[in-house]
Amino acid sequence: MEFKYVPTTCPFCGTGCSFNLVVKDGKVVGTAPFHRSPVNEGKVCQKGANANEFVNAHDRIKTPLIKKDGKFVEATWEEAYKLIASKLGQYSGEQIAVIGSARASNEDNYALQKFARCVMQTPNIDHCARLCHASTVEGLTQIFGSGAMTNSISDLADTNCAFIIGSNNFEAHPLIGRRIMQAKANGAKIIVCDPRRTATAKQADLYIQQNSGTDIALLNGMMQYIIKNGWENKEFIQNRTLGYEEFKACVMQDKYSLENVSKVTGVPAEDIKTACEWIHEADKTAAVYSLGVTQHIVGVDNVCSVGFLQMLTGNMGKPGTGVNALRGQNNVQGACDMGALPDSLPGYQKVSDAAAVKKFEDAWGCKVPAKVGITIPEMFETFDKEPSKLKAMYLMGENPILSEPDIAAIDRALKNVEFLVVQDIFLTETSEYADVILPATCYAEKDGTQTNTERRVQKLRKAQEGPGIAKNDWQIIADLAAEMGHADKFAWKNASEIFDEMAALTPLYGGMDYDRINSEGLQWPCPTKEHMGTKVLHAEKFNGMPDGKAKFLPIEHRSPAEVTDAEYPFALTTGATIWHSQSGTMSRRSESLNNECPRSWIEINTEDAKELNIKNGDVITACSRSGEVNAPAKVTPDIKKGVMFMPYHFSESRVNLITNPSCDPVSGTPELKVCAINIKIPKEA
Ligand SMILES: Nc1nc2c(c(=O)[nH]1)N[C@H]1C(S)=C(S)[C@@H](COP(=O)(O)OP(=O)(O)OC[C@H]3O[C@@H](n4cnc5c(=O)[nH]c(N)nc54)[C@H](O)[C@@H]3O)O[C@H]1N2
Ligand SMILES: Nc1nc2c(c(=O)[nH]1)N[C@H]1C(S)=C(S)[C@@H](COP(=O)(O)OP(=O)(O)OC[C@H]3O[C@@H](n4cnc5c(=O)[nH]c(N)nc54)[C@H](O)[C@@H]3O)O[C@H]1N2
Ligand code: SF4
Ligand SMILES: [Mo]
Repeated sequence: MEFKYVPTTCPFCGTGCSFNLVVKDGKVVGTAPFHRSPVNEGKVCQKGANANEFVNAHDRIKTPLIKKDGKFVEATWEEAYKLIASKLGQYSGEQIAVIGSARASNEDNYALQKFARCVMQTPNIDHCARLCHASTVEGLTQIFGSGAMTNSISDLADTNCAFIIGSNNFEAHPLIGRRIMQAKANGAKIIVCDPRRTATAKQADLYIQQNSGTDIALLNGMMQYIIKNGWENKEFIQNRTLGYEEFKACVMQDKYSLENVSKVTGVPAEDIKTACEWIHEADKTAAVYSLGVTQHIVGVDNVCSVGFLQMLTGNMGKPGTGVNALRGQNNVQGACDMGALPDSLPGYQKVSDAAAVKKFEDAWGCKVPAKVGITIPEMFETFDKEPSKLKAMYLMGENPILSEPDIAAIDRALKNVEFLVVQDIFLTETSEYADVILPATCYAEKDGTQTNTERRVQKLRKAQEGPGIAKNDWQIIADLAAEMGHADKFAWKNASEIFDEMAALTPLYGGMDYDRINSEGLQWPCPTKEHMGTKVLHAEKFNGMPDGKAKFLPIEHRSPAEVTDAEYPFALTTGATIWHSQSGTMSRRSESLNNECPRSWIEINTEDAKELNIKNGDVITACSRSGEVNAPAKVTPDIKKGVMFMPYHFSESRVNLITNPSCDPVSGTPELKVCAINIKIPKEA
C-alpha cells in the first residue's frame, strides 16, 4: 500500500511544530516526524502526534446549513450565499461585527478582514487574541515598539537563566518547554513563578508560589532589590532606555521592600533574593511568560513589568535573553499580523493613520473605515445591552459560548444577534445560535501559511480533500464578496496570490513569498527579498519607538477585580491541560487525547479539602457571582491554599459560567486568571 508524506504545521498551539501527515488512499491516516524543522527538530507533543484524528471525524460539517423553523437544513452554496448577501446587505457597516480565527490561515484572515473593511464597511473586527495576548500586543508595543516575542524558540536553549512567570509551557507549549530543558541540561537555572505547582514548576530550580494577581508587586520587589544591590545594567539603561528615574522612584517605594512584597505575594523574602541573585549571576536571562501574566485587569501593566526586569538587567537584544511571550493558538500571531484587530490593518498599520488607510484604499479600490472598531467583549456587551446598535455577526472559527467569560451574558448576547453566520469545521455549542452555518476545510485540507509565536511564517500543505462540499475559508469569503458585487477585489486563484497581495502591503512580510518560506519558514521582520528574517528583535535599536529607545514607566500593584471575601473565600484560576485544546472541538474528537483526559476537574489544596470535608473525586459545585458549575474534585498539595483551578475545555462542565467579565481597560483582555468563588457540596441524589 502506498503511503504519502505531506509536511505541514501543527493546528494546535503557537509553538508551530512541523510534522508529516501520512496519507493513504487519499485520506490522512497518521502523523510522522519531520526532522528539518528548526522549531521542534522532529519531536512533537501528544496533540501533534495525534493531529490526524479529528480531521476525519464522522461529524465534520459537509454542506452549508440554513436554520428553518428552528432546525438546520442542508443547503447548496448558492442558497447560502444568496441568503447571507441579502441579510448582510440590510445592515449598515457598524451594525455588523466580524470575528476572525486564530485557527485559520493567514490567507483566510487576510481575506476576512478585507471583507469586513471593504465589503461590509465595518471597523468591528477582532479575534481570540483579545482573550489571551492582547495585553502583550499593547504592553510590548508601548515599551518596545513591537508587540511580539522578542527572541526565538531555539535560542531559549542557550540561556543561562530562564525566568518563567505565568507560563505552564510543559503543558501549553511542550516543545518550547523542551528547549528550556536543554538549557537546564547545560547548567541554566530555572525559576518558575506560578500560584500552581504545575508540570513546568516541578522542573524549576527555584519555585515561587505567589498569590494570584500579585505579579507587579513581586516584580517591583525584585527590581527594588536589584537596584539596592547595584545590579542594574547602567550602560543599557543609559544608552537604550528612557524614563528610568521616574520608574526607579516608583519601585524604590517602601511598599515594594522585600518585607512588604513578601506579605502581599505570600513569597518568602529569601526566595525573592535568590531569584535576583541568579538573574544577576547569569550572563543571559530569558524571561518567558504567558497567560498568568496577561489575563488580568492589570494584564498590560504586568507585561510591561516583565519587560522592565529585562531592560533593568540589560537582558534584551541578544540570543538567550529577551521577553518571550508564548502566544496561544497555532495562528494567533498571524491573525494579529493580518489585521484581524479593530485598530490595525495588516502589519499593525493603524486605522488611525490616514496615510496607512489611504494605502489600503488605493490598493483595494474601496473605502476603508478609518476608525477603531470594537473588541470582542464590547461586541458581546453591545449585543447584550444595546442590541439596537449591533445587528449581525460573521464568526469564523471561534466558540465564544465556551471560551468567553460569564457565559450567561454571552448566551443573552448571542440570542440578540439578528443574523449570525458561523463558519467552522464542526458544529459547535456556538453554532447552535447561528442562522447559517458554513463548512470550512481544516488545516490538513488547504494550502496556506501560519505564523508561530517566534514570528516564523510556515506552510500548511493540503494532504486530502475536505469533507462533502466544504471550501477553504478564504474561498468562501471571496465567493460571498463576489455575490455582493465585489468579485474584482477578491479574484484570487489560490492562497499564494493572497499572500503576495498581503506581503506587498505589509512591510513586516514584504520580502516573503511561498518559494522563500517553503522549507523552514522565515521570521518577520523580513522586509526585502534578500533579507533572511529576524531571529532576535531590538538587537541594536528599538525600531518601533520614536527615538529608538525602550521606555520605562512607573507601574503600581493593583488588586484583581474580584477579591475574596466571606461569601466567596477562594480565588479560582483557569487554564489549559496538555491533552486538550481550547474549547475542545478538535482535541475532544481525538480518541487518543480524549481517552487520556475524558472529563473536567477542580483542583483544591489538600488542607482546604480537609477543612471542607471534600475527598478526591467528589463531585462539587463551584459558585461565583456569575453562576455555578459542577466538577469532580482533584485534591492536591500542588495548588496554593485558598486557590483553586479548573480547565476550560469541557462543554459539559463550563468553567466560564463562573468567571467574571472584568477586563484590562487598555487591552480588553478578561481577567480569566482570578475570580472569587465558593464551594457547595451537592446533596446525594
Ligand atoms: N495543551 C494545550 N496547549 C495550549 C492551549 C490549550 O488549550 N491546550 N492553548 C493555547 C493558547 S490559546 C494559549 S493562549 C496558551 C496559554 O498558555 P499558558 O498561559 O502557559 O497556559 P494557562 O494554563 O492558561 O496559564 C498559565 C499559568 O498561569 C498561571 N497563573 C494563574 N494565575 C496567575 C497569576 O496571577 N500570576 C502568575 N504568574 N501565574 C498565574 C496558571 O496557574 C497557569 O499555570 O496555550 C496554548 N497551548
Ligand atoms: N476560563 C478561561 N477561558 C478561556 C481561557 C482561559 O485561560 N480560561 N483562555 C482563552 C484563550 S487563551 C483563548 S485563545 C480562547 C479560545 O477560544 P476559541 O477561539 O473560541 O476556542 P477554540 O476552541 O480554539 O475555537 C476555535 C474554533 O475554530 C474551529 N476551527 C478549527 N480550524 C478551523 C478552520 O480551519 N477554519 C474555521 N473556520 N474554523 C476552524 C474549531 O472547530 C473551533 O470551533 O479561549 C479563552 N477562554
Ligand atoms: S507543542 Fe504545540 S505546535 Fe508542537 S506539537 Fe504540541 S501542540 Fe503542536
Ligand atoms: Mo489563547
